[in-house]
Amino acid sequence: MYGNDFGAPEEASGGGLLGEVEAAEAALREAAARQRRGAPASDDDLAGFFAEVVEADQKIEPRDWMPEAYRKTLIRQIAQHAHSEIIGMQPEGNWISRAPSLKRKAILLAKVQDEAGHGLYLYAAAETLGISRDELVDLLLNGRQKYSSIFNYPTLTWADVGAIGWLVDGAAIVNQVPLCRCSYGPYARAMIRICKEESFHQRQGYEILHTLSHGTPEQKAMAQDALDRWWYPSLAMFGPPDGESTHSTQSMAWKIKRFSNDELRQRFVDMCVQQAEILGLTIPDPDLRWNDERQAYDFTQPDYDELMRVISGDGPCNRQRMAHRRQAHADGAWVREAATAYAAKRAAENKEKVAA
Ligand code: BYC
Repeated sequence: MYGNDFGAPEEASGGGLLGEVEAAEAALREAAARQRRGAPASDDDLAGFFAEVVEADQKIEPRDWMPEAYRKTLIRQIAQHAHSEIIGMQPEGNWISRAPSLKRKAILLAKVQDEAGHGLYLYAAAETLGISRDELVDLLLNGRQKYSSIFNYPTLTWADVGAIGWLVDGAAIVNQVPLCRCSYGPYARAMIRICKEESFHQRQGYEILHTLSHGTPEQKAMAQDALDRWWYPSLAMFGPPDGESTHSTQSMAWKIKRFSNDELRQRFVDMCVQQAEILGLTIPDPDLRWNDERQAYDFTQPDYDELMRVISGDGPCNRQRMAHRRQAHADGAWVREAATAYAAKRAAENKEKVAA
């Protein structure tokens, strides 16, 4: 939560994260103002130049030389993130026509529209790495690229919309704020804008749950039920434990990832405990307790076997989500055709003007 509407201390409410986004933005501007070492002296110097730029916390830009594996890793991660934003519109979109008031409906519409925008920023960032949007969409539709496990769970009640905002957007922000300092410029810049918008998303979800948990006993029970169902899938969003994370070591060396999956998961848990207290809701973990030595909460890990099943396509809603996306893509074919024809017409007109 980003703000003090609910009387939470700033740090406990996650307000510090928005400050981190602003600091990352300032660092980006400062790095851009600093002179980078000039171009590499020769082709033999390409890898050295890349390593120096990363080491100096400056940004690798699309025209710079980069190791092929760095490019592929970025495409994989950015595309997965873009697909998550687009698929992530479905569980909440499910409630647009059933939102409990006009105000709630307008807010939810704007939020879901924001997710589409985030998908677009991210597809555009991936395209700077030499892959087209069409290729990326094909990779999603034929199951060769992934999207976040979290969107394979159903939204059964209105409180789930609150839980998605509070927990899912909350986990997303904890994961994404460090990406504002990613070594690849276009991704870092996209993440700054996304994180600022996500902060409102998280806050709107928290406000829905706050209203429900301070409402009738039935409403409070609905909020608790949503927390019970979304807690562990939200913890699983951070990925497998560090020991089983295949990409973390290399991604951290390249400064794509800045913290490990477990470090971010811990940070998320520590942030949520006080927020749940303010809501008057109970995190469904009997072993959740403060560890004075570690200065962090001990907690029960999510079921990583379940995570792997969901990632491999066998979650409660995987088939439904992909079928819906394929249908939406097919239904949108005429829009793409019309846009392509219009662009061709404009290009021909411009060519004629230049020739005249
Ligand atoms: N779901 O080596 P690891 C949002 C895969 S959307 C699915 O640790 P990495 C929002 C992983 O890809 C939130 N797959 O990987 C939108 C890898 O498989 P491959 C999306 C997962 O990349 C709408 C394998 O498991 N956010 O914000 O170092 C509404 C091994 O993992 C998951 C992002 O995408 C998972 N949960 O770390 C509301 C953020 N976890 O590719 C909110 C950007 C792991 O080798 N992404 N896998 O076949 C990242 O930060 C990183 O990619 C991850 C995983 C932390 C997710």
